[in-house]
Amino acid sequence: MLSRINHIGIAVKSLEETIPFYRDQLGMTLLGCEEVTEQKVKVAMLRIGESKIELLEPTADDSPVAKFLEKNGPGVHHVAYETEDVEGAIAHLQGKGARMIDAVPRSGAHGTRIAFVHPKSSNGVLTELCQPGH
Ligand code: CMX
Repeated sequence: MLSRINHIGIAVKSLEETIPFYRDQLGMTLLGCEEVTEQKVKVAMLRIGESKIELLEPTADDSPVAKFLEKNGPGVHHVAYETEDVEGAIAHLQGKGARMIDAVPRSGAHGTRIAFVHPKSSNGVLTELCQPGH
């Protein structure tokens, strides 16, 4: 159902102020920045080896990431697992009793289709299902 971790999402106050740490100090490659209007965030995707980090900056006060930052400050926001069949993964999880935030996939960054499992149903970790855009 899931093949690997696609990325780890990290909430930040400012992409501009945070990217230099990941790119210049850790030596990660900046793959690109994009605004995801539907999620009210700007994201920067960085790669190291096979692994990716997604930095998330809120674009509105009512963004889920703004709320997270207000409560927790910057830090790990979610873990995203890759699937080639996001509808199938949603159905599988629902069948196992998981509480989905998204019963229907929505648009994520870089042409992905995504759906979230509620953190109350996944031991406190916001969990994303992520189908790559290819
Ligand atoms: N990780 C773990 N727990 C989280 C969390 C997170 N990222 N965000 C919220 N929670 C917890 C809260 O701490 C709170 O716990 P308590 O009740 O124990 O205090 C509980 O979930 C409810 O939190 P809230 O802030 O009152 O939450 P809301 O119901 O308004 O929203 C959530 C929480 C997860 C449903 C909402 O943030 C959401 O729908 N997230 C999915 C969309 C998203 O995060 N998009 C941004 C990323 C987009 C991308 O990657 O492209």
